Amino acid sequence: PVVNPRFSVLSEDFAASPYRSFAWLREQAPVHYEPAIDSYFLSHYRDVKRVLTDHETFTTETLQVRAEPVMRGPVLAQMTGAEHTAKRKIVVRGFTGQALQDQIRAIRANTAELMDPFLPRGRMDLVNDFGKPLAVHVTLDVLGLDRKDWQQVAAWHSGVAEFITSITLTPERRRHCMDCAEQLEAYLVPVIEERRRRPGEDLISKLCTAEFDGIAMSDRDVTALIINVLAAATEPADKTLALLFKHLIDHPEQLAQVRQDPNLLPAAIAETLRYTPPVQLIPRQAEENAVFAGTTVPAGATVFCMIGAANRDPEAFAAPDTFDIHRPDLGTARSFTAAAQHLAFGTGLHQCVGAAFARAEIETVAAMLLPLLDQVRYSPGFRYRETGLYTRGPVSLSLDFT
Ligand code: 2IO
Repeated sequence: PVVNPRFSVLSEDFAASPYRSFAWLREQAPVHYEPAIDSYFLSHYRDVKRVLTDHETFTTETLQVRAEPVMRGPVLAQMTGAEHTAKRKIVVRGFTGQALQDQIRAIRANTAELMDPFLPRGRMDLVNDFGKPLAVHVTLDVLGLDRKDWQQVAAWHSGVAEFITSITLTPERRRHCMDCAEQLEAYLVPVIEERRRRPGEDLISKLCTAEFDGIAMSDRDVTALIINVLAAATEPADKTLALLFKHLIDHPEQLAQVRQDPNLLPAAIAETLRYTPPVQLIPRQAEENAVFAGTTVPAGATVFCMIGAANRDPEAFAAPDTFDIHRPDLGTARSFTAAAQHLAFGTGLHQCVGAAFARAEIETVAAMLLPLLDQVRYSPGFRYRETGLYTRGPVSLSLDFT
């Protein structure tokens, strides 16, 4: 493979501002090889789409080392065939109908409770004061876990998330992440036992008792799915919310339009997901040699789909570096479905199973916050900074409002 001496995904420059490099990558290095981690990075919309939909050539095998150790079992994305279809249906059911209605009630209650102390102050950090605790509280409610354990669960979760979202991990950090995962598993085992005996209305109970085409979930499946849901519902949630508000504050005319017509909120959310997807990388394994525009990715290689770069490919979106909630190529109505234009939820068989829940959460929270955060603006002296290569979002978002 050709090693580029002038660019690395692992450089400080890229970490500080990946969006600056995406056009160059697409044009000059659409199949970028990263020797330190022996992986290929794809940045074209059409190449990413191909990898995520050609399930024969590109598999999720890589999750066996990238996720399974901390998930304490195989996750949905690793499964194939009838098993995958059945277990995915079980999870879909856990996030639709009455279940989703109950989840929306939990989202509303948690939003109101967490906002309350900040309203008289007129200042809050949307990431650390609100978004992060909200994401954990809501997820615990969905799973039917005790909210008083939230700090402990949040600490274990960050170890799990660090493991999945790290490009490189020192042996010490790896040990820490594994410790978190093992303690989380030990906390969950008796809960699963209890829910099997006396199921309630929560998602864990549903995973324990549901059956589809005669296929049910083992204890290991349930454990892995709970940890998966915990990570997937927590890690990107505060980032999406903070990015939405950042973009609206940076584009006051669009903020005014959304305030005036809340029906524009779904478009603002869809455009946020396109412009700055919180999940920037999706890994796959090439099962055979695959050629992209003349460059061969060898069988067995790890391939990273660069979602942020694909979402700004001019072949897919006009004026891709402009944040525009009115763009005609956004496809807002389909933005949380399999027909989505942007790739923030991936695409293909393993497209995010929680997209409908994510939509309910961000729409509910944003609709509640907009009227509360009147005259919203950055706090004096606030300096915007983002972090993360795999999942990426604001470090903080300090806001003043009246
Ligand atoms: C372990 C990055 C938190 C998911 C993976 C199979 C997780 C899977 C994702 C997202 C967000 C995580 N991958 N959600 O990219 O469930």
